Amino acid sequence: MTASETVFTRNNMDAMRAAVRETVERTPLTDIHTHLYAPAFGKLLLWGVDELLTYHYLIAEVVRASRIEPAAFYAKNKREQADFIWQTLFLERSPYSEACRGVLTVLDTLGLDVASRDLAAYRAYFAQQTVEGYIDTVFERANLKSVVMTNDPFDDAERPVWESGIEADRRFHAALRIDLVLNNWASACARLKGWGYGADETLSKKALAETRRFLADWLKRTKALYMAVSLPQDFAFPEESPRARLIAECIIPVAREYNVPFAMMIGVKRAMNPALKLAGDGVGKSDVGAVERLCVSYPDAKFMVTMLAREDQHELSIAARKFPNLFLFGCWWFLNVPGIIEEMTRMRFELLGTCVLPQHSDARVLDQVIYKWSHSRAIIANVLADKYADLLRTGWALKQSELDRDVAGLLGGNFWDYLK
Ligand code: RAT
Ligand code: ZN
Repeated sequence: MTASETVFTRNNMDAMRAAVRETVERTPLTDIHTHLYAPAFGKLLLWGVDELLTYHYLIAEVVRASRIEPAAFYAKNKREQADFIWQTLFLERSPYSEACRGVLTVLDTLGLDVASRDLAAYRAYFAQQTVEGYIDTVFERANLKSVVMTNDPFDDAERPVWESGIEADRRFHAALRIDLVLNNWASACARLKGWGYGADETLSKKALAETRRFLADWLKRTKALYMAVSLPQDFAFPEESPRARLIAECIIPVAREYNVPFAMMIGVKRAMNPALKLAGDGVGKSDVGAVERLCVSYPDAKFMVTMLAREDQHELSIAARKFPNLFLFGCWWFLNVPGIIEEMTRMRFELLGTCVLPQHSDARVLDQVIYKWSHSRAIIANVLADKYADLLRTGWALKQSELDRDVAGLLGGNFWDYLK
Protein backbone atom coordinates (compact mmCIF):
# COMPACT_ATOMS: atom_id res chain seq x y z
CA MET A 1 0.00 0.00 0.00
CA THR A 2 1.41 3.38 -0.99
CA ALA A 3 1.36 6.16 1.60
CA SER A 4 -1.24 8.17 -0.31
CA GLU A 5 -3.53 5.29 -1.27
CA THR A 6 -7.24 5.99 -0.82
CA VAL A 7 -9.06 3.70 1.58
CA PHE A 8 -12.83 3.39 1.46
CA THR A 9 -14.88 2.72 4.58
CA ARG A 10 -18.49 3.15 5.64
CA ASN A 11 -17.67 6.81 6.17
CA ASN A 12 -16.93 7.61 2.51
CA MET A 13 -19.39 5.50 0.52
CA ASP A 14 -20.00 8.20 -2.10
CA ALA A 15 -16.30 8.42 -2.82
CA MET A 16 -16.21 4.62 -3.14
CA ARG A 17 -19.05 4.66 -5.66
CA ALA A 18 -17.36 7.33 -7.74
CA ALA A 19 -14.08 5.39 -7.61
CA VAL A 20 -15.75 2.17 -8.74
CA ARG A 21 -17.31 3.94 -11.74
CA GLU A 22 -14.01 5.58 -12.62
CA THR A 23 -12.01 2.35 -12.22
CA VAL A 24 -14.41 0.30 -14.35
CA GLU A 25 -14.32 2.98 -17.06
CA ARG A 26 -10.54 3.33 -17.21
CA THR A 27 -9.57 -0.36 -16.96
CA PRO A 28 -8.78 -1.81 -20.42
CA LEU A 29 -10.59 -5.07 -21.02
CA THR A 30 -10.39 -8.35 -22.89
CA ASP A 31 -13.58 -9.23 -24.76
CA ILE A 32 -13.56 -13.02 -24.67
CA HIS A 33 -16.26 -13.79 -27.26
CA THR A 34 -16.87 -11.77 -30.41
CA HIS A 35 -17.47 -12.41 -34.10
CA LEU A 36 -14.92 -9.78 -35.12
CA TYR A 37 -11.93 -10.45 -37.35
CA ALA A 38 -8.41 -9.11 -37.52
CA PRO A 39 -7.70 -6.82 -40.51
CA ALA A 40 -5.93 -9.68 -42.32
CA PHE A 41 -9.36 -11.24 -42.86
CA GLY A 42 -10.40 -8.33 -45.09
CA LYS A 43 -14.13 -8.04 -45.71
CA LEU A 44 -14.99 -10.50 -42.94
CA LEU A 45 -14.52 -7.66 -40.48
CA LEU A 46 -17.81 -5.72 -40.57
CA TRP A 47 -17.99 -2.06 -39.54
CA GLY A 48 -19.91 1.15 -40.22
CA VAL A 49 -23.46 2.39 -39.90
CA ASP A 50 -25.06 0.14 -42.54
CA GLU A 51 -23.62 -2.93 -40.82
CA LEU A 52 -24.78 -1.62 -37.45
CA LEU A 53 -28.30 -1.10 -38.75
CA THR A 54 -28.52 -4.52 -40.40
CA TYR A 55 -27.38 -6.44 -37.28
CA HIS A 56 -29.51 -9.58 -37.10
CA TYR A 57 -30.94 -8.50 -33.74
CA LEU A 58 -32.45 -5.50 -35.58
CA ILE A 59 -33.63 -7.60 -38.51
CA ALA A 60 -35.82 -9.60 -36.12
CA GLU A 61 -37.17 -6.35 -34.69
CA VAL A 62 -37.91 -4.75 -38.05
CA VAL A 63 -39.75 -7.79 -39.41
CA ARG A 64 -41.89 -7.79 -36.30
CA ALA A 65 -42.60 -4.05 -36.35
CA SER A 66 -43.30 -3.74 -40.09
CA ARG A 67 -44.64 -7.23 -40.78
CA ILE A 68 -42.62 -7.27 -43.99
CA GLU A 69 -42.22 -10.74 -45.50
CA PRO A 70 -38.71 -11.89 -44.49
CA ALA A 71 -38.00 -12.83 -48.12
CA ALA A 72 -38.92 -9.31 -49.24
CA PHE A 73 -36.62 -7.84 -46.62
CA TYR A 74 -33.72 -10.08 -47.63
CA ALA A 75 -34.32 -9.24 -51.32
CA LYS A 76 -33.16 -5.69 -50.60
CA ASN A 77 -29.48 -4.83 -50.81
CA LYS A 78 -27.61 -3.90 -47.63
CA ARG A 79 -28.11 -0.17 -47.98
CA GLU A 80 -31.83 -0.58 -48.67
CA GLN A 81 -32.15 -2.88 -45.66
CA ALA A 82 -30.42 -0.27 -43.51
CA ASP A 83 -32.72 2.48 -44.86
CA PHE A 84 -35.75 0.35 -44.11
CA ILE A 85 -34.60 -0.39 -40.56
CA TRP A 86 -33.75 3.26 -39.94
CA GLN A 87 -37.15 4.38 -41.21
CA THR A 88 -39.17 1.69 -39.41
CA LEU A 89 -37.40 1.38 -36.07
CA PHE A 90 -35.78 4.79 -35.58
CA LEU A 91 -38.06 7.31 -37.31
CA GLU A 92 -41.52 5.76 -37.08
CA ARG A 93 -41.00 4.49 -33.52
CA SER A 94 -38.87 5.40 -30.51
CA PRO A 95 -35.68 3.34 -30.70
CA TYR A 96 -35.33 2.32 -27.07
CA SER A 97 -34.89 -1.43 -27.54
CA GLU A 98 -31.37 -2.40 -26.53
CA ALA A 99 -30.30 -3.17 -30.11
CA CYS A 100 -31.62 0.19 -31.40
CA ARG A 101 -30.23 2.15 -28.48
CA GLY A 102 -26.86 0.55 -29.14
CA VAL A 103 -26.61 2.10 -32.60
CA LEU A 104 -27.26 5.53 -31.11
CA THR A 105 -24.70 5.04 -28.32
CA VAL A 106 -22.11 4.25 -31.00
CA LEU A 107 -22.95 7.32 -33.10
CA ASP A 108 -22.94 9.58 -30.05
CA THR A 109 -19.61 8.19 -28.79
CA LEU A 110 -18.11 8.90 -32.20
CA GLY A 111 -19.20 12.54 -31.86
CA LEU A 112 -22.07 12.38 -34.37
CA ASP A 113 -25.27 14.29 -33.71
CA VAL A 114 -27.91 11.73 -32.77
CA ALA A 115 -30.63 14.37 -32.42
CA SER A 116 -30.27 15.30 -36.11
CA ARG A 117 -31.46 11.81 -37.18
CA ASP A 118 -29.37 12.40 -40.31
CA LEU A 119 -28.43 9.00 -41.68
CA ALA A 120 -26.72 10.57 -44.70
CA ALA A 121 -24.38 12.47 -42.37
CA TYR A 122 -23.55 9.29 -40.47
CA ARG A 123 -22.76 7.50 -43.72
CA ALA A 124 -20.54 10.38 -44.76
CA TYR A 125 -18.56 10.05 -41.52
CA PHE A 126 -17.91 6.34 -42.09
CA ALA A 127 -17.02 6.89 -45.74
CA GLN A 128 -14.06 8.96 -44.56
CA GLN A 129 -12.60 6.24 -42.30
CA THR A 130 -9.96 3.68 -43.19
CA VAL A 131 -10.39 0.29 -41.60
CA GLU A 132 -7.00 0.45 -39.85
CA GLY A 133 -7.67 3.90 -38.42
CA TYR A 134 -11.19 2.98 -37.46
CA ILE A 135 -10.07 -0.13 -35.55
CA ASP A 136 -7.77 2.10 -33.50
CA THR A 137 -10.62 4.55 -32.85
CA VAL A 138 -12.97 1.81 -31.73
CA PHE A 139 -10.43 0.09 -29.49
CA GLU A 140 -9.64 3.42 -27.89
CA ARG A 141 -13.27 4.52 -27.40
CA ALA A 142 -14.31 1.13 -26.03
CA ASN A 143 -11.09 0.94 -23.98
CA LEU A 144 -10.32 -2.55 -25.23
CA LYS A 145 -7.03 -4.35 -24.82
CA SER A 146 -7.95 -7.29 -27.01
CA VAL A 147 -10.84 -9.31 -28.39
CA VAL A 148 -11.28 -13.01 -29.02
CA MET A 149 -12.59 -13.89 -32.48
CA THR A 150 -14.76 -16.86 -33.48
CA ASN A 151 -12.71 -18.88 -35.96
CA ASP A 152 -14.43 -21.58 -37.92
CA PRO A 153 -12.16 -23.87 -39.96
CA PHE A 154 -15.22 -24.96 -41.94
CA ASP A 155 -15.88 -21.41 -43.15
CA ASP A 156 -14.73 -21.21 -46.76
CA ALA A 157 -14.13 -17.48 -46.54
CA GLU A 158 -12.01 -17.72 -43.41
CA ARG A 159 -10.04 -20.95 -43.84
CA PRO A 160 -7.84 -19.79 -46.73
CA VAL A 161 -6.69 -16.80 -44.70
CA TRP A 162 -5.34 -19.11 -42.00
CA GLU A 163 -3.88 -21.47 -44.58
CA SER A 164 -2.00 -18.66 -46.24
CA GLY A 165 -0.23 -18.18 -42.89
CA ILE A 166 -1.13 -14.55 -42.34
CA GLU A 167 -0.20 -13.36 -38.88
CA ALA A 168 -3.22 -12.05 -37.02
CA ASP A 169 -3.16 -8.61 -35.39
CA ARG A 170 -2.06 -9.11 -31.77
CA ARG A 171 -5.21 -7.34 -30.52
CA PHE A 172 -7.27 -10.18 -32.04
CA HIS A 173 -6.96 -13.63 -30.46
CA ALA A 174 -8.39 -16.78 -31.99
CA ALA A 175 -10.98 -19.25 -30.66
CA LEU A 176 -11.52 -22.48 -32.55
CA ARG A 177 -15.20 -22.90 -33.32
CA ILE A 178 -16.22 -26.53 -33.81
CA ASP A 179 -20.00 -26.40 -34.22
CA LEU A 180 -20.01 -28.51 -37.36
CA VAL A 181 -18.02 -31.30 -35.69
CA LEU A 182 -20.35 -31.51 -32.70
CA ASN A 183 -23.68 -30.57 -34.26
CA ASN A 184 -23.47 -32.20 -37.69
CA TRP A 185 -20.89 -34.96 -37.69
CA ALA A 186 -21.92 -36.30 -41.12
CA SER A 187 -21.07 -33.00 -42.81
CA ALA A 188 -17.96 -32.42 -40.74
CA CYS A 189 -16.75 -35.91 -41.54
CA ALA A 190 -17.15 -35.33 -45.28
CA ARG A 191 -15.14 -32.10 -45.04
CA LEU A 192 -12.40 -33.75 -42.97
CA LYS A 193 -12.07 -36.53 -45.54
CA GLY A 194 -11.78 -33.92 -48.27
CA TRP A 195 -8.83 -32.38 -46.40
CA GLY A 196 -7.06 -35.72 -46.06
CA TYR A 197 -8.08 -36.73 -42.53
CA GLY A 198 -9.17 -40.35 -42.20
CA ALA A 199 -12.59 -39.60 -40.72
CA ASP A 200 -15.60 -41.87 -41.04
CA GLU A 201 -19.20 -41.67 -39.98
CA THR A 202 -19.04 -44.68 -37.64
CA LEU A 203 -16.41 -43.01 -35.50
CA SER A 204 -13.92 -45.84 -35.68
CA LYS A 205 -10.76 -45.67 -33.57
CA LYS A 206 -8.91 -44.31 -36.55
CA ALA A 207 -11.56 -41.67 -37.23
CA LEU A 208 -11.37 -40.47 -33.63
CA ALA A 209 -7.58 -40.25 -33.81
CA GLU A 210 -7.82 -38.35 -37.08
CA THR A 211 -10.36 -35.94 -35.61
CA ARG A 212 -7.98 -35.29 -32.73
CA ARG A 213 -5.25 -34.64 -35.27
CA PHE A 214 -7.51 -32.17 -37.10
CA LEU A 215 -8.29 -30.31 -33.87
CA ALA A 216 -4.64 -30.22 -32.85
CA ASP A 217 -3.59 -28.94 -36.29
CA TRP A 218 -6.08 -26.09 -36.08
CA LEU A 219 -5.23 -25.23 -32.49
CA LYS A 220 -1.60 -24.91 -33.56
CA ARG A 221 -2.40 -23.01 -36.74
CA THR A 222 -4.67 -20.45 -35.08
CA LYS A 223 -3.08 -20.40 -31.59
CA ALA A 224 -6.66 -20.52 -30.36
CA LEU A 225 -7.20 -19.69 -26.70
CA TYR A 226 -10.09 -22.14 -26.43
CA MET A 227 -12.31 -24.48 -28.45
CA ALA A 228 -15.95 -23.39 -28.64
CA VAL A 229 -19.34 -24.69 -29.62
CA SER A 230 -22.91 -23.46 -29.42
CA LEU A 231 -25.23 -26.24 -28.38
CA PRO A 232 -28.97 -26.75 -28.70
CA GLN A 233 -31.32 -26.61 -25.75
CA ASP A 234 -31.55 -30.42 -25.66
CA PHE A 235 -27.81 -30.88 -25.20
CA ALA A 236 -27.24 -34.02 -23.12
CA PHE A 237 -24.17 -35.67 -21.64
CA PRO A 238 -23.51 -38.54 -21.46
CA GLU A 239 -25.65 -40.01 -24.20
CA GLU A 240 -25.39 -42.40 -27.16
CA SER A 241 -24.61 -39.90 -29.90
CA PRO A 242 -21.73 -38.89 -32.14
CA ARG A 243 -21.60 -35.58 -30.24
CA ALA A 244 -21.12 -37.19 -26.82
CA ARG A 245 -18.51 -39.60 -28.18
CA LEU A 246 -16.65 -36.81 -29.92
CA ILE A 247 -16.64 -34.74 -26.73
CA ALA A 248 -15.39 -37.64 -24.61
CA GLU A 249 -12.87 -39.07 -27.06
CA CYS A 250 -11.68 -36.07 -29.06
CA ILE A 251 -12.47 -32.71 -27.51
CA ILE A 252 -11.58 -33.52 -23.89
CA PRO A 253 -8.32 -35.33 -24.68
CA VAL A 254 -7.18 -32.52 -26.97
CA ALA A 255 -8.29 -29.85 -24.47
CA ARG A 256 -6.24 -31.59 -21.78
CA GLU A 257 -3.19 -32.17 -23.95
CA TYR A 258 -3.00 -28.55 -25.13
CA ASN A 259 -4.34 -26.99 -21.92
CA VAL A 260 -7.13 -25.15 -23.75
CA PRO A 261 -10.63 -24.86 -22.29
CA PHE A 262 -13.69 -26.26 -24.00
CA ALA A 263 -16.27 -23.45 -24.17
CA MET A 264 -19.93 -24.44 -24.38
CA MET A 265 -22.68 -21.96 -25.17
CA ILE A 266 -25.84 -23.85 -24.43
CA GLY A 267 -29.51 -23.24 -25.10
CA VAL A 268 -30.01 -22.20 -28.73
CA LYS A 269 -33.08 -23.20 -30.68
CA ARG A 270 -31.58 -22.87 -34.14
CA ALA A 271 -33.91 -21.73 -36.93
CA MET A 272 -36.99 -21.34 -34.74
CA ASN A 273 -38.28 -19.18 -37.60
CA PRO A 274 -36.23 -20.32 -40.59
CA ALA A 275 -37.46 -17.52 -42.86
CA LEU A 276 -35.58 -15.06 -40.67
CA LYS A 277 -32.26 -16.84 -41.43
CA LEU A 278 -29.52 -15.70 -38.98
CA ALA A 279 -32.16 -13.67 -37.12
CA GLY A 280 -34.42 -16.68 -36.66
CA ASP A 281 -32.75 -18.49 -33.75
CA GLY A 282 -34.47 -18.69 -30.38
CA VAL A 283 -33.83 -19.87 -26.85
CA GLY A 284 -34.86 -22.90 -24.81
CA LYS A 285 -34.23 -24.04 -21.26
CA SER A 286 -31.43 -26.60 -21.03
CA ASP A 287 -30.07 -29.24 -18.69
CA VAL A 288 -27.43 -27.82 -16.35
CA GLY A 289 -26.92 -31.42 -15.24
CA ALA A 290 -25.08 -32.11 -18.50
CA VAL A 291 -22.50 -29.49 -17.53
CA GLU A 292 -22.26 -30.88 -13.99
CA ARG A 293 -21.64 -34.39 -15.30
CA LEU A 294 -18.89 -33.16 -17.61
CA CYS A 295 -17.21 -31.28 -14.76
CA VAL A 296 -17.38 -34.22 -12.38
CA SER A 297 -16.23 -36.74 -14.99
CA TYR A 298 -13.28 -34.66 -16.19
CA PRO A 299 -11.98 -32.65 -13.22
CA ASP A 300 -8.70 -32.01 -15.03
CA ALA A 301 -10.37 -30.46 -18.10
CA LYS A 302 -11.41 -26.80 -18.25
CA PHE A 303 -14.99 -25.91 -19.16
CA MET A 304 -16.08 -22.39 -20.01
CA VAL A 305 -19.85 -22.14 -20.02
CA THR A 306 -22.53 -19.61 -20.77
CA MET A 307 -26.19 -20.53 -21.06
CA LEU A 308 -28.90 -18.74 -22.98
CA ALA A 309 -32.02 -19.23 -20.89
CA ARG A 310 -32.56 -16.85 -18.01
CA GLU A 311 -34.14 -19.77 -16.11
CA ASP A 312 -30.87 -21.72 -16.15
CA GLN A 313 -28.67 -19.04 -14.61
CA HIS A 314 -29.13 -19.80 -10.91
CA GLU A 315 -28.56 -23.54 -11.27
CA LEU A 316 -25.49 -22.84 -13.40
CA SER A 317 -24.06 -20.47 -10.79
CA ILE A 318 -24.48 -23.15 -8.14
CA ALA A 319 -22.70 -25.65 -10.38
CA ALA A 320 -19.83 -23.17 -10.68
CA ARG A 321 -19.58 -23.04 -6.86
CA LYS A 322 -18.93 -26.79 -6.91
CA PHE A 323 -16.50 -27.08 -9.79
CA PRO A 324 -13.37 -24.93 -9.92
CA ASN A 325 -12.84 -26.18 -13.50
CA LEU A 326 -16.14 -24.54 -14.55
CA PHE A 327 -15.68 -20.93 -15.66
CA LEU A 328 -18.83 -18.88 -16.18
CA PHE A 329 -18.76 -16.08 -18.69
CA GLY A 330 -20.99 -13.40 -20.11
CA CYS A 331 -24.65 -12.61 -20.49
CA TRP A 332 -25.15 -14.23 -23.83
CA TRP A 333 -27.18 -12.89 -26.79
CA PHE A 334 -30.83 -12.46 -25.60
CA LEU A 335 -29.52 -12.00 -22.05
CA ASN A 336 -27.40 -9.05 -23.12
CA VAL A 337 -30.04 -6.48 -22.17
CA PRO A 338 -29.69 -4.15 -19.17
CA GLY A 339 -32.34 -5.60 -16.86
CA ILE A 340 -31.01 -9.14 -17.20
CA ILE A 341 -27.32 -8.18 -17.09
CA GLU A 342 -28.01 -6.41 -13.82
CA GLU A 343 -29.87 -9.38 -12.34
CA MET A 344 -27.33 -11.98 -13.50
CA THR A 345 -24.31 -9.94 -12.44
CA ARG A 346 -25.76 -9.33 -8.99
CA MET A 347 -26.53 -13.02 -8.54
CA ARG A 348 -23.11 -14.13 -9.75
CA PHE A 349 -21.28 -11.62 -7.54
CA GLU A 350 -23.30 -12.78 -4.54
CA LEU A 351 -22.71 -16.48 -5.24
CA LEU A 352 -19.26 -16.49 -6.80
CA GLY A 353 -17.63 -13.33 -5.48
CA THR A 354 -14.94 -12.12 -7.83
CA CYS A 355 -14.55 -15.53 -9.57
CA VAL A 356 -16.56 -14.94 -12.73
CA LEU A 357 -16.22 -13.13 -16.05
CA PRO A 358 -19.42 -11.07 -16.08
CA GLN A 359 -19.59 -10.11 -19.72
CA HIS A 360 -18.49 -10.56 -23.33
CA SER A 361 -19.84 -8.52 -26.24
CA ASP A 362 -20.68 -11.06 -28.96
CA ALA A 363 -20.10 -8.14 -31.32
CA ARG A 364 -20.56 -9.01 -35.00
CA VAL A 365 -19.83 -5.47 -36.13
CA LEU A 366 -16.67 -3.78 -34.86
CA ASP A 367 -18.44 -0.61 -33.74
CA GLN A 368 -20.76 -2.62 -31.48
CA VAL A 369 -18.06 -3.10 -28.87
CA ILE A 370 -18.48 0.60 -28.11
CA TYR A 371 -22.09 0.28 -27.02
CA LYS A 372 -22.05 -3.24 -25.67
CA TRP A 373 -19.22 -2.33 -23.34
CA SER A 374 -20.35 1.12 -22.32
CA HIS A 375 -23.78 -0.25 -21.42
CA SER A 376 -22.33 -3.25 -19.55
CA ARG A 377 -19.57 -1.32 -17.82
CA ALA A 378 -22.16 1.00 -16.27
CA ILE A 379 -24.17 -1.93 -14.94
CA ILE A 380 -21.15 -3.88 -13.67
CA ALA A 381 -19.88 -0.76 -11.87
CA ASN A 382 -23.23 -0.16 -10.26
CA VAL A 383 -23.64 -3.72 -9.01
CA LEU A 384 -20.04 -3.85 -7.84
CA ALA A 385 -20.47 -0.61 -5.91
CA ASP A 386 -23.56 -2.06 -4.22
CA LYS A 387 -21.58 -5.13 -3.18
CA TYR A 388 -18.70 -3.05 -1.83
CA ALA A 389 -21.23 -0.88 0.03
CA ASP A 390 -22.58 -4.00 1.75
CA LEU A 391 -19.03 -4.98 2.56
CA LEU A 392 -18.07 -1.58 3.98
CA ARG A 393 -21.16 -1.62 6.20
CA THR A 394 -19.59 -4.55 8.07
CA GLY A 395 -16.68 -2.33 9.03
CA TRP A 396 -14.38 -3.62 6.25
CA ALA A 397 -11.97 -1.16 4.62
CA LEU A 398 -11.26 -1.36 0.88
CA LYS A 399 -8.08 0.01 -0.68
CA GLN A 400 -8.03 1.55 -4.16
CA SER A 401 -5.38 -1.01 -5.18
CA GLU A 402 -7.80 -3.80 -4.21
CA LEU A 403 -10.51 -2.17 -6.29
CA ASP A 404 -8.08 -2.02 -9.23
CA ARG A 405 -7.25 -5.71 -8.74
CA ASP A 406 -10.88 -6.81 -8.61
CA VAL A 407 -11.92 -4.79 -11.67
CA ALA A 408 -8.94 -5.98 -13.71
CA GLY A 409 -10.03 -9.54 -12.96
CA LEU A 410 -13.67 -8.97 -13.84
CA LEU A 411 -12.79 -7.25 -17.11
CA GLY A 412 -10.56 -10.02 -18.42
CA GLY A 413 -7.86 -10.92 -15.91
CA ASN A 414 -9.92 -13.80 -14.54
CA PHE A 415 -10.01 -15.33 -18.01
CA TRP A 416 -6.25 -15.06 -18.50
CA ASP A 417 -5.68 -16.60 -15.06
CA TYR A 418 -8.05 -19.45 -15.88
CA LEU A 419 -6.10 -20.23 -19.05
CA LYS A 420 -2.81 -20.71 -17.16
O1 RAT B 1 -25.17 -13.41 -30.62
C1 RAT B 1 -25.21 -13.70 -31.81
O2 RAT B 1 -24.95 -12.88 -32.68
C2 RAT B 1 -25.62 -15.07 -32.21
O3 RAT B 1 -26.03 -15.06 -33.51
C3 RAT B 1 -24.55 -16.09 -32.20
O4 RAT B 1 -23.42 -15.56 -32.81
C4 RAT B 1 -24.08 -16.65 -30.95
O5 RAT B 1 -23.53 -15.69 -30.14
C5 RAT B 1 -23.05 -17.71 -31.26
O6 RAT B 1 -21.85 -17.47 -31.08
O7 RAT B 1 -23.47 -18.78 -31.72
ZN1 ZN C 1 -21.51 -15.49 -30.52
